[in-house]
Amino acid sequence: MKLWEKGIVYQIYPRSFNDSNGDGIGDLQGIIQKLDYLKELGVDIIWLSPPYLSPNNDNGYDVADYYKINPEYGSMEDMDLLIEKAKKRNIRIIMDLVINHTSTEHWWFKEAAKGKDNPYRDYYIWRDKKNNWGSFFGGTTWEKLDDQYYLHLFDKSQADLNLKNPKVIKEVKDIMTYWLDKGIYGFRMDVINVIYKNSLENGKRRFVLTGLEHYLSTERNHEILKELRRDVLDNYDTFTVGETVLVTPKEALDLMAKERKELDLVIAFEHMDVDHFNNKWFKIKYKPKKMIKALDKWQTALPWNCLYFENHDQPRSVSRFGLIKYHKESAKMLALVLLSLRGTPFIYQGEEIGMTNGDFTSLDEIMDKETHNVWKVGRKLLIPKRKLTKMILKATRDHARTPMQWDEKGWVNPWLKQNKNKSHINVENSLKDKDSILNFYKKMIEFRKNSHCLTKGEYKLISSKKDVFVFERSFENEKLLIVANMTNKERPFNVNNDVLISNYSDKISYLRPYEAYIVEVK
Ligand code: ISL
Ligand code: CA
Repeated sequence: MKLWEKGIVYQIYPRSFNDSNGDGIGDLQGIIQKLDYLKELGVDIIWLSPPYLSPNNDNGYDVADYYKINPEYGSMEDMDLLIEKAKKRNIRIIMDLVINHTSTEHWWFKEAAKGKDNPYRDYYIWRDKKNNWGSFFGGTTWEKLDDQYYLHLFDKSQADLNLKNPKVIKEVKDIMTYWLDKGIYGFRMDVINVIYKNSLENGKRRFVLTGLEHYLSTERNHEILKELRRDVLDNYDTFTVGETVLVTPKEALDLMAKERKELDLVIAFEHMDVDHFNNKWFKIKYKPKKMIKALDKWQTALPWNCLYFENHDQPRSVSRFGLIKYHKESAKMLALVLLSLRGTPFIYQGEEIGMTNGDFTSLDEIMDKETHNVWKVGRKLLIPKRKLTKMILKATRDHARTPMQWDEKGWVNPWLKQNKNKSHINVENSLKDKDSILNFYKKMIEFRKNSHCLTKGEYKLISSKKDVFVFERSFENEKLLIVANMTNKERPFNVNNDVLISNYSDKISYLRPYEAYIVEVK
């Protein structure tokens, strides 16, 4: 098995991970300080969200220079040190590769903005008039600059690159080569299935993302991935995981098919859609049944999944799919499910201590640009302020971005409001408490690593009755049964086999709230 198949990935959002110099912003030295912590946890691969030079309209997902480190985070020397020190501990790093767009502060764009004759004009996508496309961040995808408009699928400060231009492809290859030569293990590729726009025609009217059919998973997009693989990635031992918005199992299978040589793994979203309708701003009550259905569908459809319940774009899983009243039980249940499914587990910083959603009470406390853009759209649609506030406070991405809770003191002057519950939910406490969520993650990771069934076995759904997720993992003659009560209610379920690992200290004849365990099947 390859490292990315047997390993555990841990995502770091550098701004919020660890602040080494007390300026309120996480940094690379801060990550270096915590490498032993990650090693102890059982992490093999770090996915580093963008540390590149950026004006931070989207915290690094708006890159101003792919070859420079954001000075708030440190220097290129710090980055080299991080790669080296991680490697010494057998931890490899994958970088976030954001090539759908650059910041409008990137010098390519500044050149392009000078006029139609500029050699960099063609690095971006221009139109004399807007079309009807809708942005991922709300509103139109076009921003006027002198006598033309440029395309931005995300914020207006994120101009879409023109991948029809061979020079842009060459730039992308150079960027990848530069980072791979530094000894990184590969890339998490941002919105990698929308990078190639077939045409700029008007789209069919949709509630959101009008225009989608002109750029989602185009044929040429697949070819570009093949080309990057052939010309760059295959010269190294690498791992690529693509963030693929709105991806279907069929599309995912194409992207991951070994013989097609495009991506190793894709990030799918269906299980993140279980508590809203239409789009994430319209939240509805979470129903575990839908989660089980989505997980089972993807477990069955793909040979290998990117397993995750959180990332920097999603509210916290324990607040969403668990319950604060059963903080430990529900967080551990989620950990047990995550680490028992077939695929590569991704843990997002803070998830391992059960960090919760933020304590935000108004838009003023929110830093995320997407949330602010959506607020404006909502106001234009005349949604009353009280209602809109409620909506954005449920779904804002800032829930995932509050400062990592290392100890009860917390951060000095953090860039984003930190949670009051840092007083008890923090790493220091978790290390001391043998019964903590953190220690359960460690146990569960170790259990997984020592189990053929969990690392490489087959998956089979046994039952989803009454929101109890029961599945089997089997390898050769070994078989494990995983049982997870995904509700806050008692549930009837019993087997006589010995429990190998559980989030409760004993086993009784029925399941208690969020009770989850693994038993051996003889
Ligand atoms: O936030 C989302 C899901 O709740 C998505 O709409 C998200 O914008 C989409 O998944 C794309 O995300 C990626 O690209 C964005 C960046 O803002 C996100 O942080 C990144 O993960 C633009 O680069
Ligand atoms: Ca700092």
